[in-house]
Amino acid sequence: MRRLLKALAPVPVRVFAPVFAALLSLCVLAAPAHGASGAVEDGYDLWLRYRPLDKAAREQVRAVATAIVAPGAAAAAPSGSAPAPSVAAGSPPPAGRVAALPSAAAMAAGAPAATPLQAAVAELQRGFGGLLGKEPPLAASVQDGAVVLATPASMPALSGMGLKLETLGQEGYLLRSTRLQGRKVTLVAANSDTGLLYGAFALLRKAGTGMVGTDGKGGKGGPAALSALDERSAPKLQLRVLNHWDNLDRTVERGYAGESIWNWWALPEVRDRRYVDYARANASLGINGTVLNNVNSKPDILTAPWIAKAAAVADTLRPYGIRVYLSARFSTPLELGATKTADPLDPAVAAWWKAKADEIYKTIPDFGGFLVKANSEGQPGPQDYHRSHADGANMLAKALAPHKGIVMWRAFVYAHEKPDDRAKQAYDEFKPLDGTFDANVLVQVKNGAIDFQPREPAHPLFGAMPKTPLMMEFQITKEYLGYATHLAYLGTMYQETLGTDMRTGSGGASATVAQILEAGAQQGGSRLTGIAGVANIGSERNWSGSHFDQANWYAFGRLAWNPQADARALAREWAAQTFSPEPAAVAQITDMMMMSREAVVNYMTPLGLHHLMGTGHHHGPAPWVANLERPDWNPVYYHRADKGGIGFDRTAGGSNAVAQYAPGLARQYADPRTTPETMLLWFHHLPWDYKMASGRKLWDELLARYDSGVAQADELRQRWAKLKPFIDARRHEDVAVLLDKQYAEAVWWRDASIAYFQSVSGLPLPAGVKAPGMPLDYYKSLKFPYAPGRG
Ligand code: GCW
Repeated sequence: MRRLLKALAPVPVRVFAPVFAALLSLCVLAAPAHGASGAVEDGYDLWLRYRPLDKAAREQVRAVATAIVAPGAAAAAPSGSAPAPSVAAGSPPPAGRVAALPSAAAMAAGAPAATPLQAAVAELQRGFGGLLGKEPPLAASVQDGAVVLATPASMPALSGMGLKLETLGQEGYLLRSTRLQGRKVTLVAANSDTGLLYGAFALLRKAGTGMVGTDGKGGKGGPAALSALDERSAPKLQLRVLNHWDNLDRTVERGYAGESIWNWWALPEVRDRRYVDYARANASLGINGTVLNNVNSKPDILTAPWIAKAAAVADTLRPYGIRVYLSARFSTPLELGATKTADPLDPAVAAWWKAKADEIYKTIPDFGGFLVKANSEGQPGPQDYHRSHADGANMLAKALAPHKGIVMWRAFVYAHEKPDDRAKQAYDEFKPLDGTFDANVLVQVKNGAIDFQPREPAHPLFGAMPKTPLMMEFQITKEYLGYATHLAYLGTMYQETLGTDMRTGSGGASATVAQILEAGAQQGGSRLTGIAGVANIGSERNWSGSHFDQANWYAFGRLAWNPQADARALAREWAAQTFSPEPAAVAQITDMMMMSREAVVNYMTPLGLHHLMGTGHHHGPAPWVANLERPDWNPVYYHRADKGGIGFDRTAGGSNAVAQYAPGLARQYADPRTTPETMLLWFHHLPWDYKMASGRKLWDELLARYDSGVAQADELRQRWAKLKPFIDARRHEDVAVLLDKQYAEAVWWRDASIAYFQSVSGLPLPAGVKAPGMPLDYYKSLKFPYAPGRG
């Protein structure tokens, strides 16, 4: 104890407290008194609402949050080596709505923290202040019920407590109810201040939801368990990154939530205060990187004025543990007129990239690195010079390596010249390159081999490149799942892919996609692991275009931390924080979320069908489209329906894409009897009278699936209607309106699809199946030239 006292004694809490308190008072206003009970909510607060707890929970939480003790909070230096930024008055969120919203106003007024520890303390004060109605004070010394934030550096006594902090790595944390100096405290311990920040968010999550237990796996205990905490958590993947497909003119490719959050035009002088809330939200999940611009990149992003803009964003995000990355266009030096070629083996090209990397690191000392889309959908790349993807990636990697930067090289490729099954191309191109990438390259692979469809089997590359670290790329924005209009909780979809055992039936140990990602690959002395999510964040007040789409950002972030977390548990956590901790409400909202993606699959692309969406914008049904330049842009290429049957034959008799899977899985997918029905028509072309497990013929089953999708969409809105007493009026109404629209669009999808497939199969609709509302030509005539998100 003496050692502990000594460790605490030199901390100049009294000196910094007034200054720091003043800073915090900017962030934390009077406790908001609303929720279902009164004031308007517009979704800006995300899952960080910290609304007052009910009386019983409040008593219990108050007992473990009497004060905050954080040795070193004032003294800590910013985590990057750049100077602590001063943040200019940015463009605040629309004023009219903010005024009515204490917590949103508090956020709008929030100055950024200068260090992760300050961010952690500020968040604890804001969070407990909201939950309890009274902000816990910062205290100089340990007292009963205090939350103590400490690292071995800030409190050397920790080292003697047998906490095994070394198992937590640089970002993990420990939450433990324990005694310090004879006082009962909640200890948040970590090896770094960023770890403390993550721990602070975890503690607030538990306090707000009462869900205390195995992190991300569902919790038991209720708030009482907060006084018997003993949890440790460390991220299973190193790089947990958002990919913004944000253009420099502030449009967002596949964005359905307004403009880009990055107000490029006003940067670097004007740093929108919203960037701080963006950082808080991401840090609350453990997201530690963000790629600011679209993979369909422009050379300009790597010019000095744009690097300065990126640096301003980096300065704001740094104290929240988030690094900035940029998407680089492969032909940048050529297009800027600095070189005569972009050939990666040309020394002048390599020298240009090296100088460019040096320039970036002068401005952004902790710059993360480059994300690259090359030789894909018309983007330039090394193959333009008859070089390989590895040649291109390694040239960039060498430029970044001296600064510890990395390259995330995308495997989403399908080339013009290749007439073969598009689903096979990434594997065919990348598998032979296994083991040839530099140590600081990760290959970023989409979850499935086609393109972010409502359902795809896991990409065959997972497990097929043991000598190359593969990074998962999920899409959070719902390009193919009804934009921000439809409720489709993607946690279940992510979990389905992450849980796929790529070695099913192949003998030996299992290897789920999550395990493969977590293991990474040993490469030249380093072992990198990572995951990326294409962001659904924009300038709209509710960030994601709809309240429920926030859940997909949330689930992605939490799964990035722990890819083996459970989607249902995450849905519960999110619902409790975002809407209401009331158990009945949480249960109902969770059930809605859990059924929602399957509803979308059923009314859009049942039984393994895929890519049937409208041309370009991907909104609505268009299974009839057959006239596009490339065969593999046409829906008819994917469903192959004719009088005889429907589906894409990817067995040995067809494209043989099944052979790209390990033998056990390949065998399973090669036989329609062992292929999960959910993926049947992905792998098989089958006659309309093929007998399904239900005993129904394929044609009848297809119709039944469309009908069940519509019924589920209807059920979603009915369930939501019942939640009215639990949800604040405005958000309840916002969601209700969207669910009605979703239902109408589900009917449209069902009717148009049935009208089309009937025109091909020539089969009658069985008794009881409703005829489509309109003739096929009507559905074909619908055009959407102004659909959002085309970048
Ligand atoms: O999903 C498709 C999208 C494109 C996107 C591309 C990609 C950024 O339709 O908009 O381009 O994939 O992932 O590169």
